[in-house]
Amino acid sequence: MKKLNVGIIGYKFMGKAHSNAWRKAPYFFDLNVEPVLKVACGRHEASLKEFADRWGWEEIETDWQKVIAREDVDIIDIGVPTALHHDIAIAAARAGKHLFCEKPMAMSYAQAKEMYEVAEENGVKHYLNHNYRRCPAVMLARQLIEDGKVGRIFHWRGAYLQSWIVDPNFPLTWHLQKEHAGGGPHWDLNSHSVDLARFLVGEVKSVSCMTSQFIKERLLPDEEAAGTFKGVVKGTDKGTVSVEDAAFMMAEFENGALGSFEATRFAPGRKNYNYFEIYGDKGSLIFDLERMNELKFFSNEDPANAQGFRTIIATEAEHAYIANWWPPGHIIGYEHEFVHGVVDFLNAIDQDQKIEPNFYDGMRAMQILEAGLQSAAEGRRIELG
Ligand code: SOE
Repeated sequence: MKKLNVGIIGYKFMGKAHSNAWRKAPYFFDLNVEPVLKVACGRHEASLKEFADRWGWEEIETDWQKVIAREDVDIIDIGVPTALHHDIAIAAARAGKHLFCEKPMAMSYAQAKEMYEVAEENGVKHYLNHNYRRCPAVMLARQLIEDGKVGRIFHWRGAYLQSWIVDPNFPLTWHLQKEHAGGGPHWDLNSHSVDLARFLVGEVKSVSCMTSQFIKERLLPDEEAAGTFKGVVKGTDKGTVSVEDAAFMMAEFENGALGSFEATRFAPGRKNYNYFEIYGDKGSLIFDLERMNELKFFSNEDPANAQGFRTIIATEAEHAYIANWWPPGHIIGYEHEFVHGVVDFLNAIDQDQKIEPNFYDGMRAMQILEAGLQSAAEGRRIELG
């Protein structure tokens, strides 16, 4: 079987999620190519070594340019803070490596556009990991829409709410610094919602947005813990929060539907609440990541005296990816979406086909998000070109 060597750059939260996916994909799915966990790359050698040993990465490297320069690496997996995505992706594409990249794609629409163009010019496969598309219940939503069960869509209502920085003593991790993250929850969380909305409803035509910042300064984080979600502070020095804390955006879709996108990290009780509702003339859909095996579906075509939202548990062999996991009702979780991404990415390389979402999708999401920030800054609605 053909082997493809993977070089992973970044080894914290996403490094772990991706390593698990590279490992599990060939256990559960029949693939024509085998991923080899070749080299893991990160800045702190001791913790990197521990990570590599735990997940079975063959080698470690502290300089990402050296990973890209290696002839024996076929795939570059990018799971570092957003500010590094552009340079790594461009260098890797020019070196002919296939790209498996975390979201949000880049710091700006201009960066994302260049990443897309260079990846295309160099003929490499590019995948942007908006993982929630690969949740079977979300795939079912898409199927029901394609089958005409929702009909003409009028509304998208998306909310991605978290609570992990409500405490004013939570430190200034990279997520809260524009130079590393590119943006706050509008980038981090609305990027997921925008991707889902494009996947399920269609392209966005114009946006209008408001942002807010609730805490302006925070204690500096402990350097090694800065890349994680642990609230470890270093001392008493403070730094400036340079991203928004919340963003509420309204959008008009090209098909005439109206949508709303709420993103915040200031919603106590909402740990990772990725939620959407879609309303059409034939029916409605509701998805809530905290109940990710379920999709709620209301059909206008049911007899009036039997109408109501039904809860479909998307764990039948007929649901996407499920036949490779467990018997019906044996639910799956967050990490499975990453496995599905790896499976589809490896198949795309093997069969020389496109995978979605790719850098084009990431670029379009960046364009929409950037227009949102422009709208918030200028206090007006922005039309997308
Ligand atoms: C942190 O806000 C985060 O981990 C995001 O970066 C992920 O993309 C999202 O899926 C969960 O929350």
